[in-house]
Amino acid sequence: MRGRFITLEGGEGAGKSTQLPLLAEWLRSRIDTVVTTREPGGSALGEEVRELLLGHRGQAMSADAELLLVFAARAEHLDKIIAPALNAGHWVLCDRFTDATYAYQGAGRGIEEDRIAAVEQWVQGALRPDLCIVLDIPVAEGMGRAGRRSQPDRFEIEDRAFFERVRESYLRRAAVDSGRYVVMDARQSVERLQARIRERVEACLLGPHD
Ligand code: Z5A
Repeated sequence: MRGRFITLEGGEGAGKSTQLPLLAEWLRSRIDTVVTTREPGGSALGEEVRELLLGHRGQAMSADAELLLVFAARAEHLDKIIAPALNAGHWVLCDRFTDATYAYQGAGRGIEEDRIAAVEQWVQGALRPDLCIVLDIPVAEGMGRAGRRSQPDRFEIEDRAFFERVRESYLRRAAVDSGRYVVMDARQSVERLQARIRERVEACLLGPHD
């Protein structure tokens, strides 16, 4: 039986990296093997690509180069980590996945959705997350949380309008597929938000398997 593939998405500072280990800890008391991972990254090669994508080198990168690097990392991540885990019946929790590509490279950088969809189809085939949890936070609040950290990466230096487009993209995609997406208000306390996430994932646990 194939495992479940759950992704956490949202703008910066939404709390994905805070929530994901809490969810994994809870899930491990119910499921034998839970794999936690992230994008960009997740595999050895993917983590190297992540450094290129986020690097502080201040070098301009074309939007297409950025898109293809994201998908190159994803192809490796799928091949080495995600697909083997799902095929072995393990659950995979991933901090960001292709919805981030539609949000950042699509809405943020301006690449047309159908071009992203073409690469998505090529790299992923039919594989899509079973559930995508979008942690939604007003841009200023998310930036405020993230801004408390040290050095901004190559995305964090973008202006507020960029992140407004990112947020709208997540909300738009979630609105057209409410079966596969759930949007949660990320302004709740860590504990309340985690409780809501667990409720939603519990439904996934009880739902029909492939
Ligand atoms: N990217 C892309 O362009 N295309 C793609 O296809 C993919 C990614 C997959 C790196 O992602 C960048 O990659 C990302 C998009 C791009 N760039 N940006 N921006 P990342 O996920 O590694 O980086 P991030 O989004 O910047 O992560 P983040 O800012 O760390 O967000 P987070 O993980 O959602 O937040 P957090 O680290 O859990 O929490 C942030 C702070 O808020 C921290 O101090 C927490 O203690 C605090 N926090 C968390 N939850 C709460 C609550 N509930 N209340 C109060 N405070 C909280």
